[in-house]
Amino acid sequence: MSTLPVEAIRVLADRHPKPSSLKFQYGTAGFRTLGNSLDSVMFRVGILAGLRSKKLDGKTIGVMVTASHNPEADNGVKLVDPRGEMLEAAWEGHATVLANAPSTDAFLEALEGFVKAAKIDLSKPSKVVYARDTRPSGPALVAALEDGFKALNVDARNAGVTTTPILHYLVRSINTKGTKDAYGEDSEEGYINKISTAFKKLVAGKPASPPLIIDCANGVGAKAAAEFAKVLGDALPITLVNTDTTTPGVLNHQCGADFVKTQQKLPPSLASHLKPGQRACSLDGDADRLMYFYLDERGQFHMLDGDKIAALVAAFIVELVKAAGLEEKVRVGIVQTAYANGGSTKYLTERLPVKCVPTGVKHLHHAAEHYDVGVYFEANGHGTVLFSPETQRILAEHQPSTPAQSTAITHLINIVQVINQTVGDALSDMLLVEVVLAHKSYNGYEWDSLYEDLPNRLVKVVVPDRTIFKTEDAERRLVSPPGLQARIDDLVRKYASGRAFVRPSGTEDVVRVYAEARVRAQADELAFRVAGIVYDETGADPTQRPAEFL
Ligand code: 16G
Ligand code: MG
Repeated sequence: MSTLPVEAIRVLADRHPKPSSLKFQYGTAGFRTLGNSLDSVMFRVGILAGLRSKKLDGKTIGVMVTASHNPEADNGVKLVDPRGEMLEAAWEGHATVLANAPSTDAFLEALEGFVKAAKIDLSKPSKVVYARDTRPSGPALVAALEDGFKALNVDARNAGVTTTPILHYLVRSINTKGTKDAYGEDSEEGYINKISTAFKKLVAGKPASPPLIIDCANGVGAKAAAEFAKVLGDALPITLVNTDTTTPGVLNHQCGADFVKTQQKLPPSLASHLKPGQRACSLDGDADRLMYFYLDERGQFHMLDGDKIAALVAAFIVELVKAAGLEEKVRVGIVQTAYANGGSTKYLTERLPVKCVPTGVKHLHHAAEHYDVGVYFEANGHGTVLFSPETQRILAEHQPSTPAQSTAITHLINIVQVINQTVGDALSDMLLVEVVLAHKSYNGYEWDSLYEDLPNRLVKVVVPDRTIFKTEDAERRLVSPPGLQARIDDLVRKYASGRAFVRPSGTEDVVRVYAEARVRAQADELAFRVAGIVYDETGADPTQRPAEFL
């Protein structure tokens, strides 16, 4: 094919018309909105994925249909680039343009213009691997996506119903198959085997830990978690909760990682399972976020979020690197966002290089690539650890001079295998955490004691136009609307250990306010006062002003 198969595209495109009233945007997490309005987007993404593959010389591109932690009625779609990372930023704009072409004719015209401008050689092959989560809107959306593949004659592999991180793993495994960078066997089974084999080696000889409770958010993670439970057996006793992927309405409802993080409380469904001192964790709806928590002796809930995971994991890796005699050659660094708790930033900066970047996995991932070992986590539980190619070579080739060094290197090599380096992966991260807890003989309480979280509060403000909010300094300061940051600064100064920032959401039509302070009541008050300022500034309807905004 050296020109676009215009007729084939036209016939199929007519079956997936764009709803005239809707405007779509490829945002931080791809296209995401109500599942029943995404039909045309899916069809067009199918074609775009094929073009992306052609542009990259026939490398396999991933397509994931999911809306993650969002309500069950939502759905979404995102593209995965050949090494398993997020779609290159420039193509987000192309995706948005194509998705918004008002008619079949306009879509064809935009497509032809794009192929020309991006210099896509249509004679190249195109390969895609795709998957979906358990949402009820998934099958119909996948059918629309498949029409897109058909229109461009894409060689498409259906990975079925699986987690977002497994799809990322598959993309990387397919593209590296048979090369020196081979990532793993390109199947779900290959993924489970790779990770669980390394996990078992890492915990061999350690005393068996009490069962870990996993809240699967009634989502797609339940399936992979059950596979892990089976394969791991006594190496990690697991109790699965919230595994119902068929009852309508239960996905992410009163459970899951986002519920735990935003509500800062125990999912009610876990109350009868969790005993004081026992640790548990929650996945989100597509299993790329992880939250740990435990109840103390008094039954009080304690959350161990992405920041606590980063601190635990980074400290352990640094220890192993030292024990291996590699501290001069392998530098460990951390990447966080403005949402990182001030307590964690203080703890980590006293020990390691820490970089703060804007929200969104692509920013964290790219920044982490600059370290030999880059540990990145968002407070919301999304994150992973990246080992640079050079670091992996050093680990493979280093000649240890003592048995202790040799053990440390073997542990590091196995840790690389446990971690899904393509993207944050709740299940792989969970096993990494379990390795560290087993090695350190930590329970939840001991882990939690690494540092103390500052009380914090997140508030949403609905404004007429969130695009007037512009930030700098990794979203920690506002440059627009003018004058607003100075008012926030004046306020923050009045609070002990106070910090607050305002940023427009990348996934919802709202502005988010984050505040923290030494005591709970002050963190709440600061958040509501900043929210009040934001609300007043934007000319939003005063009669709609939420009562708690001070
Ligand atoms: C998306 C991002 C997540 C980010 C969140 C922020 C990816 C894969 N996911 O879920 O990293 O924390 O958006 O949402 O990049 P917000 O912009 O609405 O606050
Ligand atoms: Mg998710």
